[in-house]
Amino acid sequence: MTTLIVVGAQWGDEGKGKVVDYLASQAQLVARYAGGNNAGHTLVIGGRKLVTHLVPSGCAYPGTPCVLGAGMVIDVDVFRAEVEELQSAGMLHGGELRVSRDAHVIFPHHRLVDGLREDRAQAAKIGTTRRGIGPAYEAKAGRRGVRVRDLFRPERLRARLELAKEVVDAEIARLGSSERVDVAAEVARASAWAAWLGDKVCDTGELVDAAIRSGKRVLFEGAQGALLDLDHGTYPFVTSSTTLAGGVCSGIGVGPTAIDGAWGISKAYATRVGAGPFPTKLEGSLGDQLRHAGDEFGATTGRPRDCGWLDLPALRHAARLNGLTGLCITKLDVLAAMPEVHVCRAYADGASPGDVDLDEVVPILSPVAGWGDPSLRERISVARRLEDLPAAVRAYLDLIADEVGVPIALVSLGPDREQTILLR
Ligand code: 2SA
Ligand code: MG
Repeated sequence: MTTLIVVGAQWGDEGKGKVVDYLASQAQLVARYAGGNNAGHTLVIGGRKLVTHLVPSGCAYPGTPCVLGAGMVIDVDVFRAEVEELQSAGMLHGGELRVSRDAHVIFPHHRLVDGLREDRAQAAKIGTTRRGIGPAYEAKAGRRGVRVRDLFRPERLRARLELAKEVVDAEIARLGSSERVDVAAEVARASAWAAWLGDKVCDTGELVDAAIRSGKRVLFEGAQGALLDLDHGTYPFVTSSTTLAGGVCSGIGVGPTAIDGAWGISKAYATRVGAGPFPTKLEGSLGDQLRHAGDEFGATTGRPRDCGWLDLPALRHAARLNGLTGLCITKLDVLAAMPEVHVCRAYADGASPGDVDLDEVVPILSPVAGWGDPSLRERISVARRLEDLPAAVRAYLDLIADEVGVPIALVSLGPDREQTILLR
């Protein structure tokens, strides 16, 4: 397989960073195509934990180009700080980074509006990461956004920002703040950004297309998860971009015939951060136990994530939306720390996530036999072949593959690269 998409099949935080880092050893280019620094992708390399927000999770392999595609929104200050941190850890010294000329830029006024809306909203709170993602995509769709290429043309940039200011100042005032867009300050900031970005900026669609045509192995890294997709997720409790495999084509600038496969990542359980429906959410001490066992806190914001049992109807829906050809199941070791394990195989009355809003479904939970044994966690985390896994764990993986109708491609048994079994 030369081109493979890796996407989140739940609500984000499924372990995309780890899986992409693992698969990137075989890739010759890694590209992100959507989202921005709302993402938090955790990599553990040689016991050292690194969290990336904008840089693709292929960054640990010197010489492998890492692309930030046109569908992304980029906060250049955050990007720069992240690159400098990765460089101090010995990475990204070989000119690997390539940034699309057409990606949109997040400005301080986008962050301001995002934060003010979250502060003011009561019932309508989305629980965003406050990183300015929604307002930046809003500007893009409203045709008043600033693209990376505009940073290099100060006169054009000033005109774009004047256009944005008309709309944004009114919105800031409506939200009760006396701040206003300072065009001169933003132009000055942008010129420093342009100087730093320099020759990282190019036509990344062309670059990726050329890599695919020459037979290179290309990995596309999604951000967030299927149920946070702007079109197909639990709207309005979604992010403002596409999180699905289909977004690769528009977000990179390649055609659908260039894609060979799509793997979806799912935890062995479920989590969600931010507002919105979560049918299998656990309240009380079991939920707390799962959060602590799995260290379920936002990798960007530090917010505690809600935790619950694996929701197979939702996963089936995600498989359909993404055309998944493989499933990657992560955090099996964490699930083993629970005193009991349940799974949702169906919703009451046969409801399906395609027909019914997820806040209206009632999950039917069934216990999973053979779990709840304290020795399982250790046995899982040292397994290196499928045969080494306890029978109950293999039965759980078979159940997932059968119910979702997609084969298991990879299982992750802990945060380290070595704690991985590749099956396809
Ligand atoms: P936004 O900021 O506009 O994209 O927020 C809209 C919704 O999307 C959710 N969202 C996420 N959900 C899970 N993980 C994300 N990344 C971080 C992480 C989150 C963090 O890796 O942990 O640190 O809090 C992510 N990014 C966006 C968000 O919760 C809203 O529901
Ligand atoms: Mg994350």
